Amino acid sequence: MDINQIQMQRIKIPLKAPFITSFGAIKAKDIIIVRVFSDDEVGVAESVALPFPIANEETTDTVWYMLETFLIPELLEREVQEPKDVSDMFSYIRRNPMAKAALEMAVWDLYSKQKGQTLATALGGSRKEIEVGVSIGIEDSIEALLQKVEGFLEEGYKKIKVKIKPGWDIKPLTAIRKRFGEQIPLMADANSAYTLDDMKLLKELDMFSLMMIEQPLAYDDIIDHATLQAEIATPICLDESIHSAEDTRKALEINACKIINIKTGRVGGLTEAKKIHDLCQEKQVPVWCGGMLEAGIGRAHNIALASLSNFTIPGDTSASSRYFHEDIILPEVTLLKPGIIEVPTKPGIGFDVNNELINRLAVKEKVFTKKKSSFI
Ligand code: OSB
Ligand code: MG
Repeated sequence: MDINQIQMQRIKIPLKAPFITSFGAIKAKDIIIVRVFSDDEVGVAESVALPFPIANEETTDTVWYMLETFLIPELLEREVQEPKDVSDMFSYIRRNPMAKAALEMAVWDLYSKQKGQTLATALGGSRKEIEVGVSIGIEDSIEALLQKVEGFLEEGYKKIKVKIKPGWDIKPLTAIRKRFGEQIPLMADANSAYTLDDMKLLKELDMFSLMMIEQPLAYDDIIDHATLQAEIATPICLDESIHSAEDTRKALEINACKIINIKTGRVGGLTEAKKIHDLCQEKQVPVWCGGMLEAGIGRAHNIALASLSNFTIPGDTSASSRYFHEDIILPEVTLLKPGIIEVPTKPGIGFDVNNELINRLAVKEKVFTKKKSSFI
């Protein structure tokens, strides 16, 4: 692929409103943009880590450190034929999936641009449009939550996901069902806020006919989730516990869940994301594409991934305007029709990068160049 230069650029982009979950509040997105250059093309990706290790163990700083110390220097020393090589190359490095993903996904973009294909096609996706939902944080009041749900339903979002935690579960879900009825596609995400001691309450959630409950128990657990899944009717969807196709295989083997949320960053990139997708397809387990409040570049990668055929449940990839006043891609992500995003048709991620905005938001930058062999 002739990668001869790699650039990291760190930007801070404010969210329209703080996003509150059971693990804390997120007010701005702190992003590392990675660009991989060959002579004629450039591939781009964004790191999805949060500034704090509250959802996952990585942070923007640990991603920067891993990229500059290990991942980028190693990639520049090696020959890469295809993105899978990057995934294989870094398999000896323990964890740090978001750092690996930021680089591997930029290579996927470059690879598809060099082939003149869309990223979706390069991944094997065939959907021209994807159905999307929206994730709603913990709100100050039930009325504020209901207003948000109403607005997103008006925009046609195909799945309403609400964050829950002990003390903010039965009440908001009851209020939503009461106001909007039994038919709206509703799910809850607990971000690991419960334990098996909460069994009585978790069983009560069955009365809301939720599409699923996402990661109710510990962030690193599958055993207790299997115990819980045997006791409740609501399908469990795993998010934080799944880092690989191997994790997925084990979780499915013990019936810890019935649905998987695939996040590119959490699983180390698109190669592993596709592996998880393929395994779930074979086992007839539906998947959907999760999010980490990505800005446009990450959103574009998610759209391409969600074009694969087993993404049968609407994902969290909402329009750019859900979180941002201004996005780092042009055009920004919009809904083509209610609850529908079009998979772009230009090569690679299919969106232009808004360099002007990125340069305005940039706080730090570093460029790495391939060392030329002294024999040439
Ligand atoms: O658990 O899915 C999650 C955001 C940050 C960290 C974890 C999660 C989330 C979301 C938002 O739910 C998904 C999105 O809209 O990008
Ligand atoms: Mg989640």
